[in-house]
Amino acid sequence: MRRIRANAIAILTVAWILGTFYYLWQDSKPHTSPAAAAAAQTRSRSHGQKAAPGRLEIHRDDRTIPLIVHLLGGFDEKAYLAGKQLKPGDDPYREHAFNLQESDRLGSERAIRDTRHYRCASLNYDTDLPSTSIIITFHNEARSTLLRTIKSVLMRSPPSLIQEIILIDDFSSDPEDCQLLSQIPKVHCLRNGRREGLIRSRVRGANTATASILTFLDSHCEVNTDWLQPMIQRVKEDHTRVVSPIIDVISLDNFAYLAASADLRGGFDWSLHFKWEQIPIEQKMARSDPTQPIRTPVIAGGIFVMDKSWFNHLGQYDTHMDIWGGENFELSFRVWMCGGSLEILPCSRVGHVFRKRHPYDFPEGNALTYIKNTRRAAEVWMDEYKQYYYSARPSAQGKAFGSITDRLTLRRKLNCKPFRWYMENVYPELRVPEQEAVSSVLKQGGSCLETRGIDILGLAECRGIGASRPQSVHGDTCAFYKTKMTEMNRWVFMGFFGSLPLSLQKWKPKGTALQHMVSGLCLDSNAPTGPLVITQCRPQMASQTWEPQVIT
Ligand code: LR7
Ligand code: MN
Repeated sequence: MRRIRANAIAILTVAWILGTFYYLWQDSKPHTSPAAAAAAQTRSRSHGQKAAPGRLEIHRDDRTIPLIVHLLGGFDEKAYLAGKQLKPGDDPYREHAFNLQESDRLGSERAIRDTRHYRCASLNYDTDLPSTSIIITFHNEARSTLLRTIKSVLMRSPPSLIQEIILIDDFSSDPEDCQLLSQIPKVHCLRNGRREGLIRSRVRGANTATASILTFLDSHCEVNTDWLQPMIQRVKEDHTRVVSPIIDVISLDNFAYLAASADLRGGFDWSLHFKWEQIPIEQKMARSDPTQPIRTPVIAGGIFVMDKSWFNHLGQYDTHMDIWGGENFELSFRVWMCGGSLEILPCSRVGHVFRKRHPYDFPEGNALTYIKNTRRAAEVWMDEYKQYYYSARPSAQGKAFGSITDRLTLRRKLNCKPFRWYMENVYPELRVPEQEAVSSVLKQGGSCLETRGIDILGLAECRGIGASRPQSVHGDTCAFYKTKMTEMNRWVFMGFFGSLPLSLQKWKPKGTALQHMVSGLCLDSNAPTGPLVITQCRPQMASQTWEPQVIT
């Protein structure tokens, strides 16, 4: 009997403790019911602004958690999410290349850590910032991530800054994914009648936008505290600025929200592969204020704010680019070279689910599409530097990329600077492969060796390092990279064919001739106007006599 009574007391004690905890927890949780929200209404707001209707906030710790009243209008969130569920036993990564089970379990809104530098919280922004149209394109996005993107925007932006949210459903399998969301106030849904890819979809969205400022987002983001004001402020001050936030990482496995480094900017290599890189050390040393913008040579591409007239003036996007990829380089080169600038704003943070593979198909194939898009960017914007792109990506040669006449006309019309200017002023850290290699050019009589077209070698009038960029051939460190058999002779090609065996690239002097190590044959100009070949060595012959000419 005594034992039963002792047990009962223990159970009651535990229940009381749990009850107390539950009560306290309820009190600190963001309230979602209108009644609870109303109770919180009297509390103060950040920046001393008047509470806008439909949005209330409570303060907890140093964070501001918005409460949403009637935010979703007639939209039935539960039914929407329940409409598509992972079936038991299904691989949660299969359809979206992230853990769908975790995303679904998270719910449509959650508090995330304010990852900004603490000094950002005390910055002030104009009270009369212009509003923006948010443009989100998607193809078969998971309902939970898409809804979280939209809700985070509605929760964490001053309502007056959100003119509308334009969704472009890029021909997803289920039209309802988009349609149902347009029941949320401010959300509009456009559906493509066929798969267009993100580039044409964004242009379609931008063309229907009614605000003077465009904000692009991927369909699996979560925006963080005060993400929008810093970006709109910068664009309002100078409409030629194109700005992005620091892009935080949402784990594709457990959906944890992780702060990204604030010392990174966008860069690329010659194959036009985007990468994050450290801010150059001199710039880093000069940064006394961590809230200041970071100049960036390129943007990642998915999350940025741009003045709408400036977007239109600069030619929107190259709409002959398909599906995914390359448009961020094209836009970045264009913005810098045609009078604008790109920056990353450390006081704006947006989370993004980074994936390891594309969860969707590319009708023309992933590689061909990327080549087509990046070739277009290189051909229109990179001038003589495009040779490094072809050297780094030899498979791009000869692949179709359509007509670029319109884009070249645009470049002329906008009177844009040459790529050389971009290299010297915006991205001097990008090493030019030849600058190290070129120390001399091979001369024969009054002619010099140079590349023709992309990689064929020929002889032409000597003119130093100019548009045709003569190449070096220097003892056994020469830059001959590839030989190709023809019926009778071997043509000599040049380029940076990194994947070919180094042995093919080695040459050695043989008297005044130059001998290819592997074949034992010598470089010959026996057809003066045609491409150079390698034939049997006859060093005494004029067509095999070479002398180096040093380039200064
Ligand atoms: O056919 C398609 N139609 C689409 O609407 C293919 C994709 N999309 C949508 C898709 O649903 C998503 O919302 O386009 C958006 C981007 O596609 P993702 O998320 O599959 O690609 P990503 O995150 O790897 O893409 C980065 O690079 C792209 C190059 O074309 C775009 O510029 C993306 O916007 C860009 N994303 C970001 O910059 C977010 C930060 C990631 C980085 C680096
Ligand atoms: Mn993405």
